[in-house]
Amino acid sequence: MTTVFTLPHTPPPALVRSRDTVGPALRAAVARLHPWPQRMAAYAFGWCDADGTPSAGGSGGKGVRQALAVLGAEAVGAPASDGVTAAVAVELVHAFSLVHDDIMDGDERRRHRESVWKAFGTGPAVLAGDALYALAVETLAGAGGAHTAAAVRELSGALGELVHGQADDLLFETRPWTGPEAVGAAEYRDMAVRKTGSLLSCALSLGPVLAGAAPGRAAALAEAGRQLGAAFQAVDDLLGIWGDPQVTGKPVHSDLLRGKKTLPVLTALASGTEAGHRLAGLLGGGPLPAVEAAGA
Ligand code: GRG
Repeated sequence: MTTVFTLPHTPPPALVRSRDTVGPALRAAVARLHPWPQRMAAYAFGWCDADGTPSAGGSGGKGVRQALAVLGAEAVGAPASDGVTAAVAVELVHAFSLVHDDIMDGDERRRHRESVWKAFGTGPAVLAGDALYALAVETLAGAGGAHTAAAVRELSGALGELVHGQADDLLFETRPWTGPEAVGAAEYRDMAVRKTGSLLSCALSLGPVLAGAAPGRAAALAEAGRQLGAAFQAVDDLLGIWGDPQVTGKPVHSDLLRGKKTLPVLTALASGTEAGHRLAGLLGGGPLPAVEAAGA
């Protein structure tokens, strides 16, 4: 297949701005971890190689959630420090979810390098994910101020949604491609809102909640994040098939080869077109055979 879908290479100003303020705070938070999970966390963020050597060119991800956290705080006039605290918490949770997701899916590459479990082993990677999760809650809870408990509740609610979405996504893999038990568009969307929208939603609303903004304003930002998350997941699915692996840092067609119920495949199957029929015939109602998929 040809790569036809790329992301802009010039990052938006909000991303660049947030990296300057959030980056040092994120490093300071990770430095509080036990040296072993600290090494794995620093590796996951692209700051060092697996042997601990500082790495200049590592990719710690695009930083979308940290930018949203800074923008969410700015949108309600919250102190910049609340935006940074929110950004650190959501980036830590995001990193945690990616480390554990790669273990669940057996994905060997992430962010242009070996995934954490591949580089350090599964047990250590589970521990690194747990450490990142605990650090996120500790960072937020340690923020002080009158609204910390509400912010911790907001983050915990998002984590629950994230788990719900991930559980749905994993269960989709056991469902047939076609027929009455097939995954429909509405179900896919609900899953995407939960799996991906929950953290984007939390990113936008967490700073405002921490600053004690009017609940209606935080809720409006949270809803915007949920919708953005559904769109973000759809783009992630498209990139999984047509993205340039040099840019995405993910192996070619890994979702397709695993028979994951991603949006392009579900849409093609539901289209009723010739291509959809051919795809349905290829999938045959069962898991996608790797050899056929590679030539599809
Ligand atoms: C958080 C309690 C808890 C459990 C985790 C493993 C899991 C449950 C959820 C996985 C959720 C997941 C991996 C969603 C994928 C969302 C997504 C599109 C990730 C890619 O985000 P990018 O493109 O990644 O922003 P970078 O690397 O740029 O940060």
